[in-house]
Amino acid sequence: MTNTEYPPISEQLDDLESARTEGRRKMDWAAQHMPILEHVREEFVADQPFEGERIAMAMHVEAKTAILVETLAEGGAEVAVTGCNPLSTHDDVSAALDTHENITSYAKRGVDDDEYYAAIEAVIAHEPTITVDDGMDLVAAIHEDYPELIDGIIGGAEETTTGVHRLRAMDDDGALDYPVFAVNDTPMKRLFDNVHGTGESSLASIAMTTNLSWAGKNVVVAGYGYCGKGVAKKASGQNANVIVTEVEPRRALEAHMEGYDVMPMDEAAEIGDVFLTTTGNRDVIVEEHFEKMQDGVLLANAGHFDIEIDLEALDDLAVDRYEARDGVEAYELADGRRLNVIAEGRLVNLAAPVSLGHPVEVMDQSFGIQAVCVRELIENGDAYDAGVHDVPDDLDKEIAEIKLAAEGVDFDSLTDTQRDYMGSWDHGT
Ligand code: RBV
Repeated sequence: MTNTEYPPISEQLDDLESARTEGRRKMDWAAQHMPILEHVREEFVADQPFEGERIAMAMHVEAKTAILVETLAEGGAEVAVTGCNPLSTHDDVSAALDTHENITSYAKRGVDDDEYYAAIEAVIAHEPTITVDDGMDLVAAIHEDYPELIDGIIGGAEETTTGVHRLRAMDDDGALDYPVFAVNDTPMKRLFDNVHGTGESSLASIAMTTNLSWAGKNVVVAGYGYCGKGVAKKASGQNANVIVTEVEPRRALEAHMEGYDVMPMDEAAEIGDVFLTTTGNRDVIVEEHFEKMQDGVLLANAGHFDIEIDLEALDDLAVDRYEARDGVEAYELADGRRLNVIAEGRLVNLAAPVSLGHPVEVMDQSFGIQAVCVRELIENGDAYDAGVHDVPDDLDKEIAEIKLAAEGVDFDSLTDTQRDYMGSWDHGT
């Protein structure tokens, strides 16, 4: 019925043993810094909540994600996993995961479009009862090509802004046929992963890839959503002069009141040294902008898909193109200006050769939420209709409390009198 031809990573690597060892070493390091997943793993090992379930995952297969995959497998699930971006997989980690008796990993770095989708189909061939996506490619493929599987699917969870955006569009069209948790939108994910995670890891990846400084640079941040806010804040903290571009008036005003320069991309193009897109939309930096840019600018994208910078147009303008450094493609224009594109315009914090994704601590939070959402689907799946659902607030708080306890941070609780007061309306002046 489905494409079962595509082989797991273990059948694709030459030096499998050393890959497995190195992958395991990366995972062990990550696990040491993931107290939330450690906590839920202990619970899952004891309770075996996922016994008999088949979980399909399309995520960035690197060390932290691998700890989530293992956590679900150790709760009794059979897990099939592949990547959600052609450049973000760590093959060694994928190989280490594939050794687990309950896990099959198809993720491989550097796949072309055909291989990418063949691997997605191979995951779907496991006939999942739960899906966990980062970007919604699994949900899309199942609805488009394998709708007969939907009856057997309890629900899903979605990691990222772009995926939730796509899911909501699908839901509005009445086309989403099973329940999916919008993990991205819950406070324990969005206020940390999108803000601090994207901010830190994008800037770190660009700095490591180029060996260039932030201090004194004009850094143009396209989009002032949660990710843009994080990037702007961290770039500012590295002594860059931050310029924000926006299309939403309140966000533009927020950025202005935060002290950033706000202007149209047309103007920013002339003065920016580094351009970083975080909008989730297409065609944010296009030909008319390339024409105005200075020699030597850096162009990078932190949005989920590689659609924000129009690289086809840039290629058309270029008279020459060469790899200036690992992960940096220089496009030379007729007048001699060189515009440097990092990581092929793909998610820069994961797709550059040196990229490691978000810091471990924030992914522990995001993946802690993923883990309890999967548990919620198993325990209470019937309570959720087809469509996009907010993560229940008590699950979000559960993860916050585990993290605070692990950090040794104590906090107050309401007295009965305070709780009554907050629930009342009759105390005026
Ligand atoms: N992200 N994953 C990592 N595994 O290292 N880093 C970032 C990792 C996720 C993040 O949660 C974001 O929403 C998504 O990648 C974008 O694809």
